[in-house]
Amino acid sequence: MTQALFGKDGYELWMAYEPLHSAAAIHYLGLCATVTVADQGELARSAAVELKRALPRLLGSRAAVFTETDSFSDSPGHCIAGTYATLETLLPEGSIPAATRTHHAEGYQMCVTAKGSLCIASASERGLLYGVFDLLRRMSSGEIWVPGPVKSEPKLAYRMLNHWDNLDGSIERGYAGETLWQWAELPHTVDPRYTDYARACASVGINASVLNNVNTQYEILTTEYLKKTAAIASVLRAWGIQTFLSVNFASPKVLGGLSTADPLDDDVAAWWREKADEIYTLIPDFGGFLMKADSEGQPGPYAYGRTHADGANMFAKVLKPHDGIIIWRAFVYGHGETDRAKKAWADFTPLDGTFLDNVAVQVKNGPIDFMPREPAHPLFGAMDRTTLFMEFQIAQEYLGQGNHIVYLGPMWKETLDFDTHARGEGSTVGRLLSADPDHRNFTGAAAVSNTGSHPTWCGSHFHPLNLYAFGRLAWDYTLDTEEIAAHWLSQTFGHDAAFKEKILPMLMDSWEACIDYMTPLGLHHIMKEHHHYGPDPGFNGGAREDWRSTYYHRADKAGLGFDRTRNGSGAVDQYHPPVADMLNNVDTCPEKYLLWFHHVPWDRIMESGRTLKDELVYRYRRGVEKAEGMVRTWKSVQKLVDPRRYREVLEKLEIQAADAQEWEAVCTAYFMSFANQQ
Ligand code: BDP
Repeated sequence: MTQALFGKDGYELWMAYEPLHSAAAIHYLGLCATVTVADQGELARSAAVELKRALPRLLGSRAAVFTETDSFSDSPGHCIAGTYATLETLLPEGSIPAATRTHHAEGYQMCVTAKGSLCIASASERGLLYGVFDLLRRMSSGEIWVPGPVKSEPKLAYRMLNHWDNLDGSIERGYAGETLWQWAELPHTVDPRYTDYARACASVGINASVLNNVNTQYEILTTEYLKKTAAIASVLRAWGIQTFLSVNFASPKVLGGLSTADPLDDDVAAWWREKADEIYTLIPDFGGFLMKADSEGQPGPYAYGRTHADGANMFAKVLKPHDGIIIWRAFVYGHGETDRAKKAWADFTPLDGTFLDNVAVQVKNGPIDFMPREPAHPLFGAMDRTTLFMEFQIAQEYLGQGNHIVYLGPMWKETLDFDTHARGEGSTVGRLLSADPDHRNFTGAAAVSNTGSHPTWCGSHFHPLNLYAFGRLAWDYTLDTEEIAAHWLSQTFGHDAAFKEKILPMLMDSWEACIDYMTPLGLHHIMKEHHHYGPDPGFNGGAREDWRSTYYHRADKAGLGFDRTRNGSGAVDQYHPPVADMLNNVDTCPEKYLLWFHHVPWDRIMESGRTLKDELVYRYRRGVEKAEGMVRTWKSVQKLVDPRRYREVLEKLEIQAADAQEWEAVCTAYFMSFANQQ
């Protein structure tokens, strides 16, 4: 008989709002025992709802939330949240410091007035909502925040989740159960889970959601499904989230009965225009479309001799009158390219400058496909006249999926900090992404979501950390990933310092651990075919050469790695000269990318003094030891966590350690069979 275990199921994510320890509770009662939300619109109401849920839990029954401003007193212990327009009618002039004032539509300011009340002030209700979540984050992480002036503005305009959810309920590369969207019962039944999803997104600044898979089903554009979509959109809207859909390029043929989907055909454009009109009638603030075209079998403009720009611009024109945008993915490969890593750059850079101004080209973080570690995609910095959005993957398709606990914050940060040198030194991917030269506020980052119907939403009690971290970094890529994880830990597991002291370092090291036991030193794409879970470096079959492991690692008796230098595929030259030269030279190429760019002799002496052969063995072993260490670390905190979460996390970590052992065994045996031929 299974014993019911007491503890949290994880549903509340980082928003359980556990009672604060007494020092923090006293501190915050002195700051915001009562909070007045001074505006009355939909987003302000959501902020008030959240405060009403959170404050009594955090601070006890003395805390109160009001929406009528006559209950507000400008004095210590009171907090007022409002737009500038409202606050200026309530507070004496000069109460809100001009220096930290924000004019950004989503920004907010926090300050203390001369009389001692805490103020959350913003140009819009959206900013107000984010400011309230900021205060709640500070409180629920147990931090004693002494309010200095705070000004916070997002560095990217679109902070977006991409759901790869299918209409039959399954999720492509989903490892946390079925889809959140209950299509069969929509639009009449609206699952309360949508609200909790929207709250979670808003709490970390996510403001856009693409509901369905990039490999799309046509039905999504039928009136029936658009009405269902509209019901979801109404829930998301209240939390500042704009709804988007992935659409199929061939829809005019399949749904509209036209003989072509040629983007330059007038009837095709008219069909899309009519569809867009229908969508915007149902969802007035609809965001736009996400398109996967001419990629992995999806239809696209190539069939009609047209370019990606021809395709994207047709949609751009259709969406423009509605203020919608078209997000066109750059995930393309195949068609006679000798190195898959080179294809997107080769296809898209010639189109720079030809995309209309409401087109964003969405580029994966690296040139292959969400590997445990990739160098930044060379398209970043290569398309000066095109808006590029980042595409990360929260779902850990290639990083142990719903089982391995791997904190991805440091991985994303490595990409965002990658210096492309596109506009001289310091042209990091993060800077380029957030640059908004013509002040159109058209910048963005998306991530493939890891959410589903699983009780924890994301697959384990630790997987929500990656959802949280994506939102935080999309808001501000300069945030410290350790601080992000520390906040999340306290918000999720409570404020015990001993717990955090052990678990935070474990999380911070988890990504490097995963790289060590899966794909050290720049190895990539050696996972099992199709499902991509587990090692299969010998895989040499299947339909396409560039889906084979052997294509990527190129092990032979001389050495290991894909030669992408000027003597090999030449992919290095898709980077700007200083970076290209650095990567091209085996002595200056960082070891973390070595086998990505070089075919390296087994006896090459590495930085450690070991040969490549020995270093590889060493790294796999180190990865296993780290994974085993995670199990031990977790066992050491047993007393500090409830039994349910303790057991459920332990189960995952034990799978992870066993998988790491398998990776080591399979990969070292396989690679050594080449190295030992020398
Ligand atoms: C790969 C996935 C595949 C996706 C594709 C994409 O294996 O399921 O459809 O990316 O991004 O990572 O379109």
